[in-house]
Amino acid sequence: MPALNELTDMMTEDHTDPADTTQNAATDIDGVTDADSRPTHSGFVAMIGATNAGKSTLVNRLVGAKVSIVSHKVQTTRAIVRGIAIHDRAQIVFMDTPGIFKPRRRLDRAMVTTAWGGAKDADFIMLLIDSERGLKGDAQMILEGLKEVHQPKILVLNKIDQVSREDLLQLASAANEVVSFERTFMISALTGSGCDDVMDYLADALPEGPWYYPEDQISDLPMRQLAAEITREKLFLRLHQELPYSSHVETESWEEKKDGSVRIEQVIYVERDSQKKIALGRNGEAIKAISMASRKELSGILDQPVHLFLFVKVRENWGDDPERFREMGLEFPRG
Ligand SMILES: Nc1nc2c(ncn2[C@@H]2O[C@H](COP(=O)(O)OP(=O)(O)OP(=O)(O)O)[C@@H](O)[C@H]2O)c(=O)[nH]1
Ligand SMILES: [Mg+2]
Repeated sequence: MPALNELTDMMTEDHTDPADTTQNAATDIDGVTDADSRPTHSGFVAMIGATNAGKSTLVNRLVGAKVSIVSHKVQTTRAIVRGIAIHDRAQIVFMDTPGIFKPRRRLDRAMVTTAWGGAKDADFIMLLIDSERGLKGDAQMILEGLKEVHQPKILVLNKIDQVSREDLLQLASAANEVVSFERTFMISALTGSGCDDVMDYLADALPEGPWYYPEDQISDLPMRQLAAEITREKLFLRLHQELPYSSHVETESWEEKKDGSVRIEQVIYVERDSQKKIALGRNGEAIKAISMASRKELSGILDQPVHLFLFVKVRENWGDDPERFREMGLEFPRG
């Protein structure tokens, strides 16, 4: 366990090392710059934590683009999304996982199993804790579960913009008493504070080896699926109570037009007729607002005009339908 003064050192603000500007290029006698001859590193880092800890926000921050949707509500992420970042000579594949919590529904169980499964597949585990919540709620349970996981682990305390230094130090020591972490970082995924230190550490700590993905790939999510996720995000932001949890979005068609625009049709599945009414809203206000927000973001991501058509359909018990789980990239839990 790191000593408390080491933890205090880790709390210093972001710093960059101005001396190290030549690390990507080796210069020969003639002053000609050769390609870097140092070995490449690569590996998978599973981001796990309680729901709402900020995992998806951090993955997007580290990748430098939106690959995973974010909302202030719990249980936003449902399946593993891989976000790919390059830092120095390393390609770091972050596995954003659904938050771990005490599952009730079948979908909950699939999400939690997926999250732990993601941890088992990774080279490194990053436990993200919302510093404001500390070890209250599910974080303590996850720490206990991590004792059984054998890969190297790092602790990342997030949302430091919201808490005092003293609380952070206490939290860091309490968590390190349960699990022996290689390192502890204190960051804000929202502001970016401390994130460079995490990247420097991982780039060095991941095993040497060739990169897994082409250099310009930032996610493994097909565009159709990302588009469905973007709409689901807007739905999470706009609708409340059980509705976000009872709904699910699929992209049904994707048609590139001659004029350079794209026509996308998506279906929002809900479980009951009463939910359909809420999803549509009075005079279709809710669906219009969701559609507008999603279309705007999609045309930004795709860099082309988007015509988005949303349909709301009732599909009773979609939460017990294996086909829907497959569509979401989740294992269907039997029984
Ligand atoms: N103040 C503050 N808020 C943050 C920070 N990081 C994330 N958040 C907020 O925390 C909320 C949850 O963020 P997500 O990234 O969706 O959290 P998650 O861990 O992926 O949640 P699930 O997918 O539901 O498990 C959002 O409202 C974020 O804006 C941070 O560093 N500081
Ligand atoms: Mg998430």
